[in-house]
Amino acid sequence: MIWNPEKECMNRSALETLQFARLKNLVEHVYRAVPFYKNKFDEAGVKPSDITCLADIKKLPFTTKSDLRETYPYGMLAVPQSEIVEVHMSSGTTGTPVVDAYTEHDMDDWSEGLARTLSAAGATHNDTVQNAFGYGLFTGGMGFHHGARRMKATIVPISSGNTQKQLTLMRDFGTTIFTCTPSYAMYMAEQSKTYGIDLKKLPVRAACLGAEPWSENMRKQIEAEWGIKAYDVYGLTEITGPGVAFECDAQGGMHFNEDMWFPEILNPETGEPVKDGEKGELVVTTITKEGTPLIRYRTRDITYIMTEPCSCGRTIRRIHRLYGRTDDMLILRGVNVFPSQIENALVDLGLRPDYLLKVTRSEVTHLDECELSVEVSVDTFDDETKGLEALRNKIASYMKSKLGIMLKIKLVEPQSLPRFEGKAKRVIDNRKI
Ligand code: DLL
Repeated sequence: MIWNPEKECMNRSALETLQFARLKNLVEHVYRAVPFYKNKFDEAGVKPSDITCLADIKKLPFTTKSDLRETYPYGMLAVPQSEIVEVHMSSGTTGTPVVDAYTEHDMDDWSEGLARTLSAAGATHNDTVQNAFGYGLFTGGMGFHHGARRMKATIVPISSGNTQKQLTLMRDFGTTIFTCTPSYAMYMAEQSKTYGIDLKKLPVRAACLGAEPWSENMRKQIEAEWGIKAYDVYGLTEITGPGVAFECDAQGGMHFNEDMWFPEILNPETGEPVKDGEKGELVVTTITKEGTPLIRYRTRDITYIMTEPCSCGRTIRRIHRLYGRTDDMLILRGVNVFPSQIENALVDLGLRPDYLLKVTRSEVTHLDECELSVEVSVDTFDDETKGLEALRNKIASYMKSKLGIMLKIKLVEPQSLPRFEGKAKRVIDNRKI
């Protein structure tokens, strides 16, 4: 179902007119209200009056994560603090956190983004949404909560963790839709066997999953194990949280809520725009945000804009499933590798997508050494791979064909690698570079 056809199916030129009006308004406002932006604009030699069409956005300076860290906690506020009704913070484990502060109007937009998201996954007010994203400063839990409230669905605000209870409540409350990270959906499926719960007998029919990179193969695996449809959802704390872009029934990329958040795709090295359909870094301007508006925020997420019309009828354009982040991309022996490629390759081989990659650099040869731990069970051995050595070779050569580098493969017992209730962390990079 389309939650807001008026906005989601807008005619392109009407949408661009709206985007421009909103951008213009925003630029004038932040120049007056936020000293940080006034300084940045002045340094770049650009005035709000220089913005005369949408394409002029490229005259504006970028905002980066370090700008947000340096202005912690309230340096980016564009309204008096009395107007702020909720705050959230990034889940990052390193450095000063970044803050997102919302006015009542911002909460409305956020709820709208998530009502669109849930609706695109088939939810209506008749559904029961079990929200297994962490509640608190992280935007996942509260964001989906507000979205489900907006559509008047029944919310089970369980937060992440407590897996046995998650599964029991799905049965008891008749949960039809759940939300969490893809890693946690996998983990719940694995644990259901221990608790003797048959996922296929649960009333669940869909899940909205996101907050970390995951592959098409992992989607297939989750869908098969749960007997549901799994929808990708994207967002980040700085740009409000989840619901910035969401998948529809066609499951072919995520519709970007362009009427509220304006996307650009740029070459991450030069900062220059790439053509539609070309991969690059997603840069977002929050054209309706009041609390902590961002001008040309460098997300570091890699994707591309899909311009072909979608069969669902929405006209807001889609972004391709995220490839990863410029800062998560590993350069192993000179080759660029995204962790999601490893996950994809493992599932291709019929293995679990839980892995651990340890990277070190030899003090003797100065070359990167990469050890990939993979879980294998007895049924992983097929006719060709009778022995452990044969299986190791098979995995190593498949990885080589997919990633272009040779990894040392370590086979480990089933369920011996870490599992995650929130975002997964599967790479340990011990190189001192
Ligand atoms: O993860 C917001 C969120 C919550 C999104 C729930 C979706 C669902 P942060 O903790 O600030 O916010 O992390 C944002 O996570 O820049 C991406 O690198 C990554 N990310 C988020 N969604 C996806 C996705 C939330 N669907 C960072 N696919 C972003 C790939 C994702 N990566």
